[in-house]
Amino acid sequence: KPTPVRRALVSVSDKSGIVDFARALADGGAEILSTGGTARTLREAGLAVVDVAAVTGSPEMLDGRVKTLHPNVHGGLLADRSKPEHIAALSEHGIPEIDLLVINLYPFEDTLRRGAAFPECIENIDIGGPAMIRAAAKNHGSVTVLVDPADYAGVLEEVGAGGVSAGTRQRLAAKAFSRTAAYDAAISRWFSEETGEAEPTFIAFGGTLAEQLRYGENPHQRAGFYRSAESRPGPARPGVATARQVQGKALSYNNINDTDAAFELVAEFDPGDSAAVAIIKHANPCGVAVGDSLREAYEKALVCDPVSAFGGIVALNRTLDAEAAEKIVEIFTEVIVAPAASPEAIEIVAARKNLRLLVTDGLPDPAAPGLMVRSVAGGLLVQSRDNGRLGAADLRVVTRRAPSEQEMRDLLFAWRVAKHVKSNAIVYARNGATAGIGAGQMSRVDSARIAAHKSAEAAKAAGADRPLAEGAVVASDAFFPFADGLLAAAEAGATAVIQPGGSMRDDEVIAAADEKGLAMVLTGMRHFRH
Ligand code: 93A
Repeated sequence: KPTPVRRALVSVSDKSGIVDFARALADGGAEILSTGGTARTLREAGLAVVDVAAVTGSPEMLDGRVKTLHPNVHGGLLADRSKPEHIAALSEHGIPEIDLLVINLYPFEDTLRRGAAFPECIENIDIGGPAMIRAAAKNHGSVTVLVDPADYAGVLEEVGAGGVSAGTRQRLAAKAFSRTAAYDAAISRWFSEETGEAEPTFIAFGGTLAEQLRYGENPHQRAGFYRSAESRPGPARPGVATARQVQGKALSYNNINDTDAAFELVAEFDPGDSAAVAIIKHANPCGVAVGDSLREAYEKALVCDPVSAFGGIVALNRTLDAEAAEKIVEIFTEVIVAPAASPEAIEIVAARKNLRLLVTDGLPDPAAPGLMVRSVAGGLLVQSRDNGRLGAADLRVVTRRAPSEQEMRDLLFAWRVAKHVKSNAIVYARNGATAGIGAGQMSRVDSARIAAHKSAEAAKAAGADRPLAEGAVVASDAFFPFADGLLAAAEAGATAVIQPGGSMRDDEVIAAADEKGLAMVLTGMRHFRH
């Protein structure tokens, strides 16, 4: 139920709007407690104010470093009003209840921006303010906490109507916790840079340093590997950050990035349906396949681009067994990642001292929510992870010819792979294996041509008499803006197409598909990946 405000503690560095706000609270019958400078401002405006020192029985001291850090303040903020023993403790110790807290912190961030010297920045690290904010936010069941003048007006309205609602108290508590987190992150980052204890920090995501890496993407870049704090109960999401390394050299920055790409891709394929293998180079797949066994899937995946697979990362969706391990160690591979590995497989891999073997104890759920983060100059881009997944029922056939059953299976397979290929992505697939992948091009036609070219090269290497793309299906991660990309795929020998649709020229693209006798399905979902 709404909580009335009988007593408020006001302690602000940014004094804008505070006089009007405190006056309105006082007019409503609230007693105002305040710290030195704030109390002065309010008194000068003619308000009656009680000094916090009178509540604590202790003067502000140490240049203001100790003002509110006292049980008589924190007791009044932390007492749970629904617990009679808390209320009894307050009266036993003569501690006044504080119903509302108004704080804005010492301007640490502004002090930094001004280019102030080290001692001044240190002096601007607020200790008592965050302590009170966190106390009041924790006790939001009873107390309202304000850290932003923009919230004064809304709270006053509720106070005038009888009290602050539980919903508002909760929303303000969330904002308060964000404020102290950001404040501490700013201090931490500045301090570690300033003292040379610099590590790429990850405080904002609650991450912890798992490993200092030798270097970043390139040898002149510093890097660390941070494990994000789990924000949900249950086991951690299986993946490269939680994997156990069975053997091999330490992972590099690029290994970790590529292993992640490989494992996220292979997890698209349910191990109960089929074995699946993804071979990755530079975060793009150069071969992906499903099969009855891991060995079969690996051999099928390898055919797609055996040249690029050299020095690649191999991800598996089932327990690595001896048969697959024997095959994989035949060529130089940087990392194998799998949910588990059999003792025989571990022994086979052991013969390659440098080959890293990671086991994850499970597969990540491709449909799980999560966040993706990327830094840009001066900021971060954050988005929910691409957990979009489609089944046959979600596809719309738009051509005269519908895909055959085999084509449909391959279309869905190619679509799942395309989701993990850097845009523009074009993926040819046949019989549960990629047959040509075009990645990361600025033009979709170029991606289609590269994929076809790679499929011809792979066929040559395999001694086949026609390109792998002939008779294959093709997936495009985004719509074909013109018919040319589709025509390039038809020319390469594709028989069926999967793509989001939604281009202004969909009609032209569909007409071109019909003219070439292609079957085409639209997903209505795009899988850009940059
Ligand atoms: O130096 S502190 O960390 N020690 C404290 O006990 C304390 N209590 C409140 N800083 C403290 N504050 C901060 O003082 C508040 O967060 C606010 O920013 C500022 C208000 O001081 P004044 O009212 O003297 O201007």
